[in-house]
Amino acid sequence: MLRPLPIALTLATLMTAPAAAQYRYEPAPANLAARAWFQDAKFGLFIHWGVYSLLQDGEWVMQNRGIRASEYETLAPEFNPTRFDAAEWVALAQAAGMRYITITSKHHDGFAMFDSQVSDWDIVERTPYRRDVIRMLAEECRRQGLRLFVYYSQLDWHHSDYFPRGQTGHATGRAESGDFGRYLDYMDGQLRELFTGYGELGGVWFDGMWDRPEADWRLERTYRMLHELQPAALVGSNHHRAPFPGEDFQMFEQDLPGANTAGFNTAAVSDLPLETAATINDSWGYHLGDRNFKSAAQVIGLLVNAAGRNANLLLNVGPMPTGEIQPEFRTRLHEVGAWLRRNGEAIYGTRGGPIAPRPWGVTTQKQDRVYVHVLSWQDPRLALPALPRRVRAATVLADGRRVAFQETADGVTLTLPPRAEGEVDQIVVLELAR
Ligand code: FHN
Repeated sequence: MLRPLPIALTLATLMTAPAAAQYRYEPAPANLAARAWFQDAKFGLFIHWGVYSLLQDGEWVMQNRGIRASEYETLAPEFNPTRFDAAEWVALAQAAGMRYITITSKHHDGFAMFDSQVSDWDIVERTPYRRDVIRMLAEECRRQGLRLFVYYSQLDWHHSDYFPRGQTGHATGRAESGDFGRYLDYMDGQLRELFTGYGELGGVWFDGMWDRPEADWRLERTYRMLHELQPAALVGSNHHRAPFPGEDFQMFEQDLPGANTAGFNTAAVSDLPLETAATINDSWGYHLGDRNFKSAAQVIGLLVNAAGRNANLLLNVGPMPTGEIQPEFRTRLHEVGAWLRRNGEAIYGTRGGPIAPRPWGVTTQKQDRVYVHVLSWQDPRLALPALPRRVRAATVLADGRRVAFQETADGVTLTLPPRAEGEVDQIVVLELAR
């Protein structure tokens, strides 16, 4: 289940910007190209997976149940996901129409899902499985043509030098002392491993700075290192604040850009590429009891609404401890993929359209084509405001049928054909005059 974070958020918004605000960052040409690729890609798979999946109670189980670090460590010898198949996971993402994967290389429990040399608190050294799943996924993504991003938690409930503690991690039984600078060296060490040992990565998805919003996270040093090692890799951080220099994209959690139903998203929407991260049920990590699944239609609605707000959707699954992805997630991913195979033209490679989101839906645009996504509208006529150029033709994307329209100086009125049974998004393509 989602756990509340209002204190962290409130503090985060009150604190002054960390030192990175001074950093003058010029993204490399390869980085700008990667940003454009990212915006074209539109849809990614988020994966929250770690030893916590064994307890089937989400990725915050260590904090929520007050488990001491020494007790939590006993989970690792039980973690043996022999049914994990990187090729299957990547193929599933591919079938869903996703173009990239973002996986937890280390979540707040500090456990590395890769073969770290600066720690033995990792999958290769502590589990009977002994395999580096990040490496397997990186190789498989390359093989199947997807990009791999690594999620990395700056917050750490296991490392003794994560001190002073922040909002969380107080029941872990660690000594009340530690050297935060040494922790940051360790973190940079792990990030260096990821950025040098796994081929080209799509980027890094930081999380957890909100735990200690007042701390000096040495962002400039970390971001410089990452950009030097892989200039095309995108750096983003889920700190719930306006982006800092050195960041290449801005993410929103459980909300579309501009909305704040989850309580995290008070930051203004920036000009950077945008991404909304969302769960299919209410949990990021595997949660046996959480059956509050969104329908495929709801997920499609989210994807379309994100695209209409110029944002990607990063849709989460929390795999089981066996290494399998539960059927409820798989069926939804396949359904969204089937929809994208028919309608992907109005999503991939588009940007937010000329009409801002409306109660009836959104618009996306690619060159001379504006896609009107009618998500919720019962009447035959739909009045749009004036567009930047005259409309030459209007058709239904699904079958090419002509759509009658009337254009005046005030706008364009479409006469919509009857909607097909169960159609989530009726897409009308407007060809703009050159
Ligand atoms: O605490 C995490 C949570 O476990 C999950 O990883 C999400 C994903 O956006 N981010 C954090 C809370 O902001």
